[in-house]
Amino acid sequence: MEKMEKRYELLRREMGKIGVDAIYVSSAENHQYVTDFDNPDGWAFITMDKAWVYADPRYIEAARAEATSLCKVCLPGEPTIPSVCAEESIRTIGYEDFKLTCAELERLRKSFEGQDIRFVPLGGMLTSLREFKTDDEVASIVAAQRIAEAAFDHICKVLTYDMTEVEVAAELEYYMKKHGSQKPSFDTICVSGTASSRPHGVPRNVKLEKGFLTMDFGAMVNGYHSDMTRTVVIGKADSDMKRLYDTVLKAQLAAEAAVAEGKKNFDIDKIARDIIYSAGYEGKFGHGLGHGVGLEIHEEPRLSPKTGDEVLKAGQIVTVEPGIYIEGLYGCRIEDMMYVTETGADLLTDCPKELIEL
Ligand SMILES: [Mn+2]
Repeated sequence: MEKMEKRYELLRREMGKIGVDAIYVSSAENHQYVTDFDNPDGWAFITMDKAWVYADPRYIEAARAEATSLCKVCLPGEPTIPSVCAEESIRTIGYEDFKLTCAELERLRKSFEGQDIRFVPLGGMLTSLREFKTDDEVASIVAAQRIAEAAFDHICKVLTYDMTEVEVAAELEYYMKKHGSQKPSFDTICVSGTASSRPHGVPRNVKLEKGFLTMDFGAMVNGYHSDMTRTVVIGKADSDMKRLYDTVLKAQLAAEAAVAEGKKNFDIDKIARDIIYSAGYEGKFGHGLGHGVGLEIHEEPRLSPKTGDEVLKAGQIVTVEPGIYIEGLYGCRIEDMMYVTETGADLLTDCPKELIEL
């Protein structure tokens, strides 16, 4: 069965479960998921047996070429959604309550003046479907990851002490784009020395400080993101830095070895957290261990202390990214992506993790 036919079958099964006749989808990532077309400024309307993708004149030609043939491509208002609903006897419409602004929902409601339509929040319906990656989705993510790894290899060769954090980030991004990435999968994190204690620090216009240099970055292929972090040392690592790095790596390897279908997300996080805390870094690992990656850089599922009884399921992709951050001193993080299978997990990242001194 074609990829999109299978996707629509699953989508309509979920629509039936929550009792909506149609869904209105306008967030970029869900729009791409349900139309196969990346339109930052359009929307899709999908009923139990029909689908429309609305693109304005800036995007309509691309929509005709790229959107799934399961959708009818049309200009806004041709036909209007209320007229579609009247024709198709649509009474309930699901909307993206996590994404749609209050103003957009209000505008949508008002367009139905006189029609009896009920609006139902979709909650996590689309994000839950998106957790499970098909082979072609995994292939796109891996292709993006291969580009990012090549960029890491490249930066280790060309990095010099007189570069600024911004320059290092720019070099990574330029290399990735030159080698097939649509764009950086998020704003590249590149923090050195004392700034490496900021998990999501913004690159500064200052020359690289001696000490840890953390680079967290990714490429994008077919709309799919990759995510990796490596921490290297500018100059030489002292024994405290080596101990900290080894602790992060040990926590990362132990958590990675435990990832498998049926394991509790909470427990995977705890494996890494316990190693870090018991090594004397209690409270220095402030974020969750990992997250899903796909059409969004951060998506479901999460590996964190807040995930309750949630368990990992085959087909999910998760990052494993423990870190230790000591304010005013330095920090370190190591991040890979894994694909969960029935028997364990495949490591999607192919990049060395021993401490590199540059
Ligand atoms: Mn990440």
